Amino acid sequence: MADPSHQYFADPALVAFAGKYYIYPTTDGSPDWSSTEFRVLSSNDLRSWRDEGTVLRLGTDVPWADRFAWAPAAAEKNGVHYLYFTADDNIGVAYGASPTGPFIDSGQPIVARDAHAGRAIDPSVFTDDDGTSYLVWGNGVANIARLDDDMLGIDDSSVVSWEDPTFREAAHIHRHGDRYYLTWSENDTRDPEYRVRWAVGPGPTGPWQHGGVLLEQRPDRGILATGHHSLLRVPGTDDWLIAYHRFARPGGDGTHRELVIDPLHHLEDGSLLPVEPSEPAISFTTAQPEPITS
Ligand code: FUB
Repeated sequence: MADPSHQYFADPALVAFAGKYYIYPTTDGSPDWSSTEFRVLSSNDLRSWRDEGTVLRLGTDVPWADRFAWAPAAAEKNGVHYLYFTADDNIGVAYGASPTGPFIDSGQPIVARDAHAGRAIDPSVFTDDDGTSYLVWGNGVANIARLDDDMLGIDDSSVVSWEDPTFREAAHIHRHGDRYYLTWSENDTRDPEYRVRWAVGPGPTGPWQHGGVLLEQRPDRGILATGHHSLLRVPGTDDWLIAYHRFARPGGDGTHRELVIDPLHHLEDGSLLPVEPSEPAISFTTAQPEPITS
């Protein structure tokens, strides 16, 4: 049984801004992933985390959608912070001066439901070495599109879609040297075999060459459903981290998930070393609930 007093999180977007680390997750623990708010966790050392509280609420801060607040992503450009988020199978974007908000919704979806192939969920942001930023998203089909200079829209004519029998959701792109990597989740988040795969290519739109499974369950250790990840290069180093969720232990399932951070290793030949899932989930102090002001 999941612990009703526990705070659950999933779909972690791990980022670093100005010497501090942040995780933008889905607030988990409700049936059918029915959260309507986004929270942010912060850390100075990647070990102790603080729940900074709610940074965006659907229905109030986001008038065009009021349910299914899932899988956010965050980026910073020219001193402005951007929060990309799933809202009722649309993708939205909000902006603000601080990584912990407040964020102001842009007023409309950046990717509307049915505007492109696949479901409009699970955004992530990739910024290439030349400063070009891309929005990556999808379920069933992975899509990538160039973000506008103001980060609030995409160039619809630049959308490139990728379909593969193993692609479910949570597409993420990163670059290491001259190689680009696409990583994604296979299977359903309620399935113990939910896991992460990788592919490599010569550019941010592929073509993608399959590499294999990057991260998967370890039932012998009670570790199940390891997926929906993000990757971060520790600033100033070539050390990489993978943040992901799994069924909370003990008693978790596809709506009671916990967050984990582990090292990610790039090998000389361009392959990614399969990740060894570690034991402890991240722990955090929880801020007091803020008064609702609107
Ligand atoms: O957390 C809600 C949904 O579950 C996400 O959008 C998917 O990636 C899966 O983790």
